[in-house]
Amino acid sequence: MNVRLSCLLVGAALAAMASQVTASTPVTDQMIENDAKSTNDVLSWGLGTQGQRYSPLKQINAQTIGKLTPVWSFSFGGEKQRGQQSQPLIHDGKMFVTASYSRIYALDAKTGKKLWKYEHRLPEGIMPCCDVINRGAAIYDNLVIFGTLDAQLVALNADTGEVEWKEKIDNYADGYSSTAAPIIANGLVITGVSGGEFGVVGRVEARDAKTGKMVWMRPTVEGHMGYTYDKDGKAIENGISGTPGKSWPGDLWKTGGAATWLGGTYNAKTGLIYFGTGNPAPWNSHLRKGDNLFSCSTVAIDAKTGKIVWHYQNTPNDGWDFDGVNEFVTFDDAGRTLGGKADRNGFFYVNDAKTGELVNAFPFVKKVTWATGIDLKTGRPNFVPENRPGDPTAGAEGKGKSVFAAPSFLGGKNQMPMAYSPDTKLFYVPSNEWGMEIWNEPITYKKGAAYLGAGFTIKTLNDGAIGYLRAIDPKSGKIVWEAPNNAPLWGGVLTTGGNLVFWGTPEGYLQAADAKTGKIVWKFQTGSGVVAPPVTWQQDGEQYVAVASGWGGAVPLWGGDVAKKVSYLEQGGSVWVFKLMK
Ligand SMILES: [Ca+2]
Ligand SMILES: [Ca+2]
Repeated sequence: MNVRLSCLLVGAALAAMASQVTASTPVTDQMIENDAKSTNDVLSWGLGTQGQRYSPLKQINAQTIGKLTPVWSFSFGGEKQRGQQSQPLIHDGKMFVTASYSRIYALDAKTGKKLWKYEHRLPEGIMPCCDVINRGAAIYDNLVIFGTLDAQLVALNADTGEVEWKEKIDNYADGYSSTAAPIIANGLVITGVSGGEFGVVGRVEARDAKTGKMVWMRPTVEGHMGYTYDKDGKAIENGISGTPGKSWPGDLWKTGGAATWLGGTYNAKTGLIYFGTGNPAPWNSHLRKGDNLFSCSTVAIDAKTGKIVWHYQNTPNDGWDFDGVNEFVTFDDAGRTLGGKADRNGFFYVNDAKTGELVNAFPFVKKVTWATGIDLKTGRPNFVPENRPGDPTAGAEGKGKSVFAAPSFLGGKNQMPMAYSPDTKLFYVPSNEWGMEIWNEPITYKKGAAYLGAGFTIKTLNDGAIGYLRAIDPKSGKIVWEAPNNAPLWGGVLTTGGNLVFWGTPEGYLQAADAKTGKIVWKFQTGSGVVAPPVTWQQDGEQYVAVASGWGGAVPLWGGDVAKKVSYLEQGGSVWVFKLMK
């Protein structure tokens, strides 16, 4: 450890002891770069911008976990509860946790005492597709920054909760919203946009984290111009994304979707920001012959220039709403930096993080109907043409041929982030086994209206479990172990140096398994469904675990037969904190 870093850590410890009276230590780029290793804080969504969700802490392990006990719980309050998908941040003994309806709380991480709350004033007519959720904040300097359901970015003073700056991302009335946790890369706050079901144009934006002023913007639909911004905020052309007219017919690229709604990851070694992109709009694929770049892809953007360095498309010409937004988690493999992604389309991909070259691809769910596999030479899927929903202009009564497809559009995996352990070299993937009836209908674009051109019903595949937490070897493609769960899994995963994997269930449990065997060694009932990722940190010599609880998200809203099956689950809104009982 260098001198400067150890000074910073000593400074952080002193500030933590006196957190009631002194200002928080300003968060620096160096602290964020070191986040995955520093155990006294959680500064990024993903426990480090790589998104591995691995903590080296091992005080809590298979031998001690029997003594893991709740320390405090905090209610988000209010009459409105709904889905709680937030990952808490921890800094200087404080927890920053967002909640449904664009709320954020600062709490004493040891006691749960409320320090401040910010409740964003939401206008009538916001259009979040999949519940009024938020996935968490970013922290930089003395600012806590989060996105709101009316598509704004708000930076609050970490000590007081006062608004330091506020920037509009776009018009909520046109279908834009913001639900992902921003990430920090070299002093920039990086965000995407939600709204792929309304024909928005996906993009990634970088702002100066201290001021909120735009630095660059990169569209994720081929044909749109990217920009950088001078100090007066004037836009300067920075090259068109892709090649105009190449992968889209006619004017459809103008409302092409590819929303970047799950946020991104960043690897300081490659200097690249990785964003997954959503479905091309509309869902009816017969209207837009071609690959429809850069939809359903992983896009790697140079943090410095705002230019696309590489892309890899998981589902060319998507016809099933297989948003490719899933997080690209980088890891080291014998000196080479690779990235893993468990796609909604049911395949797990391993790409070279520098070049995008496809290294491996294999299914991580049992039933995949739309492709027989991924050709490792060409990188393209081997499509099953008869599993593509039919052209509505060819069908009777204006409706295209309906097909039964798996996974369902809710995905082999959806928004719930996976974890990677450098100890076991396994990914821990919250996956679901389900299918859908899906068909196409005629559609024309209307600003601010749903732009699907499809109908659907989510279906169960059998009477058994839907959710499976799977330990996956990215090299062999083998599922090393799996833990089934009746309801679909919708919360993220945490893995630790204590050889443990933590994850939540819609049935309300936070649970832990042996990372090597999958044997469940601990569980606790939180009182509502867990659809959020847990975190862990150490404070005053003790290891803590925290998770938000509150059932909701896309499943109860869009889940068809599965929503009926789990309609007994109750909503909630709280955060729980655990440590070992002495
Ligand atoms: Ca840390
Ligand atoms: Ca979508």
